[in-house]
Amino acid sequence: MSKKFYITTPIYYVNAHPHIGHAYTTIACDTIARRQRLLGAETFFLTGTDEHGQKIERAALAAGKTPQQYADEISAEFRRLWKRMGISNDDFIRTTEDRHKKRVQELFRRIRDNGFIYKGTYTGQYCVSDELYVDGAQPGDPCPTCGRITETVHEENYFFKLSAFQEKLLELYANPEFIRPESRRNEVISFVRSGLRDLSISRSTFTWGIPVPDDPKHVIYVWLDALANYITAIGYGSSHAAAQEAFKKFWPADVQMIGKEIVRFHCVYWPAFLMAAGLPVPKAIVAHGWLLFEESKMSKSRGNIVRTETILDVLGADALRYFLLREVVFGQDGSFSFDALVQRYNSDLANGLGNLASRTLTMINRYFKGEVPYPSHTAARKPADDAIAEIARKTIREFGTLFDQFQFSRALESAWSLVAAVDKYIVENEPWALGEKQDEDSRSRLATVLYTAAEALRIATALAHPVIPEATAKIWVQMGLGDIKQLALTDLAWGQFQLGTKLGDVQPVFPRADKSAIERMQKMEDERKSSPAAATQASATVDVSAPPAATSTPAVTHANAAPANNKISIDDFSKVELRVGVVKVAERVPKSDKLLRLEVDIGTEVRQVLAGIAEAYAPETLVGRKVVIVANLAPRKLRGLESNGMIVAASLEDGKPVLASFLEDVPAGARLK
Ligand code: ME8
Repeated sequence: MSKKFYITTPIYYVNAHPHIGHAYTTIACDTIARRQRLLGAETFFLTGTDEHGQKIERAALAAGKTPQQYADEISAEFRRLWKRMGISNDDFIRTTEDRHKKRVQELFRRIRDNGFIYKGTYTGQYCVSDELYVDGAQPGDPCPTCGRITETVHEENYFFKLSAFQEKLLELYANPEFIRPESRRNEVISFVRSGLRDLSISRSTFTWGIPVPDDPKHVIYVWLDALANYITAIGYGSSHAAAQEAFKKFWPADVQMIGKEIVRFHCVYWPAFLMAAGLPVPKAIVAHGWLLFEESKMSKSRGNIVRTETILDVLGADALRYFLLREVVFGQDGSFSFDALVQRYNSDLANGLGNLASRTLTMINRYFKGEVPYPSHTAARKPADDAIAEIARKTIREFGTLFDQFQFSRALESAWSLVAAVDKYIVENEPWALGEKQDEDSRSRLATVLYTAAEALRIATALAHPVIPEATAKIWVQMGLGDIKQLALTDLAWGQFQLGTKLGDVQPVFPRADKSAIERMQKMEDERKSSPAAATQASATVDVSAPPAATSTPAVTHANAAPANNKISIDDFSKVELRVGVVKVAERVPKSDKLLRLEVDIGTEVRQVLAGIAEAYAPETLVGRKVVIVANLAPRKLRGLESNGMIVAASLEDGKPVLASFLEDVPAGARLK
């Protein structure tokens, strides 16, 4: 019977378009899944989208859509992107699917029937952005995870007896394989040791969720709903025999990969829910670090995301996959930059593997009519040939061990040290010079050198395949080896390249990227950030530290790009996203007479905005006040602080700003049209 392997990514919220942070986890899982398939395991790789909860409901409202329409659109974006990238997921679960909803209700029933759910009242602070109950926080306190202001919730809820699982969880963590890396495990252990409070697992003040069985006034807490995807997708709670079989076969998961910010949900709540339902817990939760861009976590709310599509358009999926796994030390945060991406691409892919493939295969074409030559075992053999064979054998062992411990960057380093060794070997043995000679010894030596190079290329290509599947599949065909998916990685060993194998057409797989690639990618991202409005783009250049008149003038009046008659079309206007916001925090910016730093809740998130209104408004008068903000303005930095939007005000003749406001009550996030 073949081994099974089940791996999952988090399911991504549909309030943000996919960016390379999401791609990072998905690529890491895809790579592991591909390697497992080559190792012969029956593999199931799951990803999907998380579509319920208050955050999504508010985001949809702010976009003027129903939550379902909104979720449909963004979920489709994720699916399209994964398809374009060739992600090999076996299923894609959406939490708004019927199969999921029914099975989550089944899980709820089971936990309730087992006596771990009771009804109570929750009064406390809640972070909508993280969908997190913040124990011990006071009204106005920020969320410990994201720093946004928490909201006070007072509701009758269903509670989960999390406190009953403290000891069992600590016993679970005694297994060092369960939470990786070690640093995360230690954090979780100390969190659980400090005591667990029961957890509210339903909400009753909004409706965008799965109804609690037998009490539909409540919807199930979005994290219970979301975490359950890992079992509902493979058939938990289904009445169909085939689904039940699949669940039995694949659960518990072998690897559940997540970003470090959602460790508590996965390492504390998730195993506790499973234990309460009498189900096995996953074998390993593996948390990676964050991708940083311009020194902070890449995320929608910070406005510093890089789209995957930009990189796909210019360098292709393999370049991104290789870069992320080679450059970022798995488990730690890693910086992304276009410069580093192109540098890595050129050094390791274009000049490294790509160049080794084209020079080796071209020479076999030229000197041996495209057939893999016989290496000499006698006179024409030198110690350098055996040294390469030895490095290759060591690489096969090392790569597997490091990769299976999630040390992707070291595994790739090991594979590329083989590439570098063969490059050096080729330079030192000068096959092109041997190729000019016709004597027997030179021919025999040439055959040995090219066989050695080709065999090393075959091994490096096989090992790298899960990481750079597209290019390696092409090199495999060029080597005359057919479909790389048929490769049995467990049997990979030196000396298997069949003599006389006829090569396919040799084509370069990684064309060198020049400096313009960086510029092109940067330009594409800049255009995206400042789109869709030429108008907003113009206003983004307004210096908010300048006199208030300029600061607080609505963006549209800066539309330099307007036609000569100074009129703009309704389409132009609609490009400016004006929204109602509530000021949560207001304070002076040190050493500035004019600037205030505001935290403004715009319904879907709390934004930091710098406004040049300090001469007209005392900060304490602004807290709780509704303002109008230009929400789709490109972020910019002032006095070291990032401003994400602009507050709209009338500008009086003396330059004094007067904030735009409303006579009627309007909710945060409402759009001005
Ligand atoms: O948390 N660097 O969804 P989410 C690295 N729906 N990884 C990043 C990243 C970055 N800058 N940004 C995002 C949720 N990620 C919940 C999960 S699971 C039952 C529910 C990746 O859309 C990383 O895997 O906020 C992170 O954990 C995940 O996206 C968060 O995605």
